[in-house]
Amino acid sequence: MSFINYLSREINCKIVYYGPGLCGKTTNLQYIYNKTNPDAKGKMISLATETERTLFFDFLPLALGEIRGFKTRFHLYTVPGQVFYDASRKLILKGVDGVVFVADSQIARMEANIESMENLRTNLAEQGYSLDRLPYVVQYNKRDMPSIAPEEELKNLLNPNGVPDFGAVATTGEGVFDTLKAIAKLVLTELKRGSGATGGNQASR
Ligand SMILES: Nc1nc2c(ncn2[C@@H]2O[C@H](COP(=O)(O)OP(=O)(O)O)[C@@H](O)[C@H]2O)c(=O)[nH]1
Ligand SMILES: [Mg+2]
Repeated sequence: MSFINYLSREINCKIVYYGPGLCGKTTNLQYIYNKTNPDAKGKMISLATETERTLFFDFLPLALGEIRGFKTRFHLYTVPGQVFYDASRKLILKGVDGVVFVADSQIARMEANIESMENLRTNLAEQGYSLDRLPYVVQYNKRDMPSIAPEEELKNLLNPNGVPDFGAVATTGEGVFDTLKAIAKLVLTELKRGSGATGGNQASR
């Protein structure tokens, strides 16, 4: 799924931050953006509406080293969480190489978390992908809030496959880079295995 540009010797990987509205996806990307060296990043595009800070996506290319002489560039996207933006969520998932599912730890958001995870599975399946065959990690964000569910409970609900998972406070940056490193590592491992780098489905973006 990753896009290889032989001329510029670049491998482009697409990572999508998925999760319910207001769980902290944009905040994750903003923290990463602010802490990243200017030479290693492109422009961050964030669209704001009155009700939500991301209308379509945030786009954040990050250069993270080389594989066999190819520069790897990660493009980070977030999706809008609101139910009626399902079409944009589907679009953003096209050509995805890895997913970070950001959950909101607040007890009151449990149903929204579960619904968003189901929506992710449905939207991936529609494009012939499966979460069970895609690199993904889970982040339990907002660990600093009152009335949060224990991490064990969140694991049971949202991480039945036992993928790498992290507690986080995206506003202070806690867990943000651990999450990014984990998904980057999974995506690169998949690339090195060959299925992504040499496979047939090289989505052009
Ligand atoms: N207390 C707290 N607030 C957070 C955390 N992460 C995000 N927020 C706040 O939650 C709101 C929604 O965050 P945002 O990143 O826009 O959510 P998105 O809809 O998933 O992109 C904003 O006011 C953030 O400052 C966190 O870990 N702790
Ligand atoms: Mg957002």
